[in-house]
Amino acid sequence: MSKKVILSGIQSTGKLTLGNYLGAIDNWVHMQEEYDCYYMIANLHTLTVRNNPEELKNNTLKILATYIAAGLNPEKNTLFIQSQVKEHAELGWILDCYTYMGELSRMTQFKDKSAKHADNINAGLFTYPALMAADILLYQADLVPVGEDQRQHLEITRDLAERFNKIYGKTFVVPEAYVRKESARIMGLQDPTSKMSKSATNPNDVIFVEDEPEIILKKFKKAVTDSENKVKFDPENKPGVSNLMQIYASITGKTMEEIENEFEGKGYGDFKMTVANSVIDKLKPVQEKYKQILEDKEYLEKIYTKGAENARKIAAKTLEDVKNKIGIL
Ligand code: ATP
Ligand code: LTN
Repeated sequence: MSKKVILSGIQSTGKLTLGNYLGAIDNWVHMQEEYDCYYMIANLHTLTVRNNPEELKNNTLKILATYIAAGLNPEKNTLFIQSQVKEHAELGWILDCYTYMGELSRMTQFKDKSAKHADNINAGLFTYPALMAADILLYQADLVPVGEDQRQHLEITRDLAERFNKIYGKTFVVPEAYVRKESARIMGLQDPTSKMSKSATNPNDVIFVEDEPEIILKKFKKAVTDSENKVKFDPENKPGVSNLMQIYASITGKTMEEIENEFEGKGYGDFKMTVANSVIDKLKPVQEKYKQILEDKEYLEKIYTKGAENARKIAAKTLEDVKNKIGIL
C-alpha cells in the first residue's frame, strides 16, 4: 500500500519562533518515516506583507536550513521552495475563481493581518487561502500538520476540494488538518493570551529558534505568570503558567499531571528554569547544525533544486488534470 501524503509549509517572514518549531517543524520530524512528506517554504505567501528583497531571499534559505537542522532528512522528504514550482501560482489563480468573497471575509488571519497592516490590505492577503489550498491540493495531501491558527484555512481547503470534486468528478483528495494538542498554540511569554508570533513587537514575548542560551534563560525568567505560585494547568485562569507547562509538555512528552506533580511545593523560579533548560537543550543541537548548513550555500541549492524537481512531477500531473476538466487549453 502506498504511503499517505503530507504537505505543510512556513512563510519566509522573519525569524522562526519556538511556536513555529514546536507547533510545526518538530511534528514534521516525527512523521517523516511513516508518510510521503512535502515540506515547502511559502515564499509567495510572504509577499502578502512588505519585505526587503535581500531579507526575503535570506529568510527563505534560513528556513530551509532550519528544516534540515531540525532533523528533516532531505533524502526522505521533498523539501522545496513554493515559488520554484510554478504550478502553485497557476492552480492558485484557478482556485481563486472557485472561492467566494464571503468565505474569505470570514478568515481570522485576514482580519488580524489587515488590522496589523492597515496601510497594505492587498488582494493577495485576501485570497491567501486559495493559494494555500493550491499548495495542498496539488500533492493530493491526506494530512496537513499545522498549528491551531491554520485550522480555518484547512476548512476552506476542504470546502474547495469538495466543491471542485462535485462539479468535475473526483479530482482532489480532501485533506485533513493534523494539529497536535500540546503544541497547537504556543502563546507569548509576555502576553500569554495571544499566540507567540514572528511579528511580535516585544522581543521578550518570543523565543526565536536562533536565540542564545542566555537570552532564552532571560526571557523565561521574565515570563508573565501569576501570584498563586502553584504549577497547575488552567489556561483560563493561569494562562502564563499553563503556556509554560504546554511548552515543557511538548518537549518532554510529560502529561500535565506529571508536570504538576514534578513541581508540587516548588516555586515558579525553579519551574521557569527547568522549562528554559528544556528549551535550551532541545534547540542546542539544532542551532549548531543550522549554522553549519547555512554556510554551505551550494548544499542548500542542491537540496531545493532537487526538491522542486520532485515536487513538480506530482504538481504538474494534478494541474494537467484540473485544466483538462475545466477546459483550459
Ligand atoms: P506571523 O506570526 O508573522 O503571522 P507565524 O509565526 O504564524 O507568522 P507562519 O508561517 O504563519 O508563521 O506559521 C508556520 C507554522 O507554524 C504554521 O503551521 C502555524 O500554525 C505554526 N505556528 C505559528 N505560530 C505558532 C504558535 N505560536 N504555536 C503553535 N504553532 C504555531
Ligand atoms: N499559511 C501557513 C503557511 C502555509 C501552509 C501552506 C501551511 C502556506 N501554504 C500549505 C500548510 C500547508 C501559515 O502557517 N501561516
